[in-house]
Amino acid sequence: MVAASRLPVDQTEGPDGETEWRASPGGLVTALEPVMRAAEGAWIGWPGAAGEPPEPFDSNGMHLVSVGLSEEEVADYYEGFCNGTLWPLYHDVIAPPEFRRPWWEAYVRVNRRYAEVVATEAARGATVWVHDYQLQLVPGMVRELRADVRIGHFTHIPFPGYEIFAQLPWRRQIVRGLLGADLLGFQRQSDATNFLRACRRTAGLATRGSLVRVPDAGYDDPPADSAGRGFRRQRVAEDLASGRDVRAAAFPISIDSAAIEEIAKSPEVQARAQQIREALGKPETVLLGIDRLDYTKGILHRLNAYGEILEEGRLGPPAAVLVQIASPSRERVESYRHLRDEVEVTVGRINGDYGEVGNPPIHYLHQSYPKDELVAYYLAADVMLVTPLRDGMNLVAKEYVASRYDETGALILSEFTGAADELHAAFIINPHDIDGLKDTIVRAATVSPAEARRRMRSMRRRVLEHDVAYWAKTYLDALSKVPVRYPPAADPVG
Ligand code: GDG
Repeated sequence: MVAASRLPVDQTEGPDGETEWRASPGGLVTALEPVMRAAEGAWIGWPGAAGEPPEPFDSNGMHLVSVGLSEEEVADYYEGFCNGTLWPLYHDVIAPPEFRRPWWEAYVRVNRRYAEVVATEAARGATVWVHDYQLQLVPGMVRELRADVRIGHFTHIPFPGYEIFAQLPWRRQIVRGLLGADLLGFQRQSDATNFLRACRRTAGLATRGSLVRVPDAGYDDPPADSAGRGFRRQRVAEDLASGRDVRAAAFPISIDSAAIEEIAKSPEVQARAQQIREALGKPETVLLGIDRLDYTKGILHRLNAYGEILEEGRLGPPAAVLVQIASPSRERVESYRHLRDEVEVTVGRINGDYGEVGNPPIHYLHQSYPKDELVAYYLAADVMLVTPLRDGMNLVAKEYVASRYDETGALILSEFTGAADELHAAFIINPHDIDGLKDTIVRAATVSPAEARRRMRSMRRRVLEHDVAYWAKTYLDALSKVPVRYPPAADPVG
């Protein structure tokens, strides 16, 4: 059973105004579909529109169970606590997180609703895999309701350092919620390490390697003053005698690499890539950025670096152009509206200062595209710019690599992405270092074909071997090794 913020389908309106469901196959669905089919699995999530949830239904071999959110809960839980509190906090407070008590209350309420649906739907001894920061309380709540199930949780975004996490007024509840799981997956080892530290600091729990010892008998909060240390020592001794171990470790997510490569090899997509280059005026170098329009993605840093490169005359039209696709995202959240304004003012300024009629240095597209069209852009690009200030993994970087089957192209990659732990052969940059970023953009744009090939080959090996199926299998294998203690009572479901 999977519990995720969203169902793997989108609600649309049919020709006669009736509700229709269209599959929205992201990487997660692609990876889990075969597993879910084989296990007759259920997927629990929000269908994406406020109001009464539809009855459970089947789609693509999966049983889909909807969790309903009211208009107010969409505002307080989803846009509020998830996207206005946790998202900025977990991304190193790039934007200031807002701490509002009604948002937290909605988060608890919605997490409980998910947990109750899981508890009702899960078969005896089922494996429940909970996803992401929107559902951090679900593991603990499910464990209270159903001691017989195996519970995993995977965090798709970073887990912040303790000094940042500590700002959260509800940090203890979050840690306890997550510790209801048997296995906690994170993108990077540093995320798992940050979480383990949060367990020691907020709950006074003992950790050993990747394991946290969680006492059976519940646990009190350590006193905040210096008495806390003695308290912790005593607690560690007590906990070692009883309790269960929760493992926190890195399982870097990936993409359906073969599927992306196949799209890239299709004649239609190749023709489209050619057409894109022609429409751009056949420049020698096409630079490309593709991101959700999000302040974590470092779009402004990238634009400013490129603006300075133009000013210095090191690259520019007609020989080099930048295409920036920024797909619309979270448009009802104030900080996202503000970011959009800033990006668009910057693009306008740079095009105004350095463009000519028919020759703008930046082609900016605030639209969403089908996957095939994105892959055509990947194929059309000589240099891919992935410059987040903080990013759990960044799948765009992996998709670019998977699509470059002829081993050409250069990837510029921020060290603050999870992908940087794997794609060592990328041009690694610090997006805050504008001079370094500028030099690297110029270097990547003028790299020798031999060096580009050597780098791309190494990255492709990694992305093709460690695809999303590998990720799901590795995680689920690790989860299946957790010993589950069935309660002595006959059937916990009743
Ligand atoms: C979170 C974490 C982590 C983008 N625009 C369009 C479109 N996309 C697709 C891309 C890619 C995906 O969306 C974006 O994935 P990212 O990894 O870059 O970023 P987040 O959305 O922030 O995802 C992240 C991820 O979860 C998985 O764990 O890597 O760190 O933040 O696949 O191709 N797809 C289509 N049209 C668009 O316009 N079809």
